[in-house]
Amino acid sequence: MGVVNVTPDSFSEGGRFLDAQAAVAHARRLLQDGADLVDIGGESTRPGAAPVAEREELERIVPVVQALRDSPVSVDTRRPGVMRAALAAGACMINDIQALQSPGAIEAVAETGCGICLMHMQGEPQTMQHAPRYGDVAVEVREFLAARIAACEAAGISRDRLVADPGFGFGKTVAHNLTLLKRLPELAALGVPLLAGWSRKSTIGRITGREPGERLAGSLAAALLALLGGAKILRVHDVRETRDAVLMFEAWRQA
Ligand code: 7PJ
Repeated sequence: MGVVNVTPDSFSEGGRFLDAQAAVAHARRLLQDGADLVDIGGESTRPGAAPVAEREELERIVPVVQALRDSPVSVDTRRPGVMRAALAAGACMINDIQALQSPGAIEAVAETGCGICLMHMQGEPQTMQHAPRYGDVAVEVREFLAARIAACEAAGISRDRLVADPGFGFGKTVAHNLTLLKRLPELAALGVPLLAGWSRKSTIGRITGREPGERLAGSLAAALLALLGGAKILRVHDVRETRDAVLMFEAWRQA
């Protein structure tokens, strides 16, 4: 899964149109590089990020999803209104960092056949990194995801539409992220494919001392460890390089 952020470029004169054009071009490049899916996001959910108004999120995302209609597109959103608009515009998957907990979110996706990524997050993006606390992080994340899977099934969403994600970096310390990576096989017991997002994240920065643009090697190492732990989908910025790492992993596994 290749990451495509549709965020305003403060240096461009063309405004929204050029932002959308740049996002579409980037998505096409990632698909060419070997992504099976591109994840379009219009709201930054990085630690400390402020929320974006729904209308703004819609205006960023919808034109990009429409332009990519013929490609496998997932949309990263927490809002039922954006979910409906994205699916109507041609998206085949909703990636929700709140695991469909917003009022109306389950209903917005239940009636369609789209895929859904349920992610674990402790707290809210603005404050989640202030003081993350768990008893046993792997058990708590697994129990949360199991409950969200059950809520989806109760709403008529079949299990084969679901993907689960521990949400690396979302309300988690470096130690929490590493424990979850090490104990990823315990989440395989959920019985749905696992998605892992480690690409360029701050935990890699904390371990390697590198800035985001210099975290490729750390990201590839984390990607391989996630595959070893049973992850089936990797959410990454560097598709071309990750593809080669995945091919090496698959070749090793089949030897
Ligand atoms: C993730 C995500 C992730 C899922 C982001 C970033 C932060 N969605 N959206 N999993 N991360 N499902 O890319 O650094 O790990 S935004």
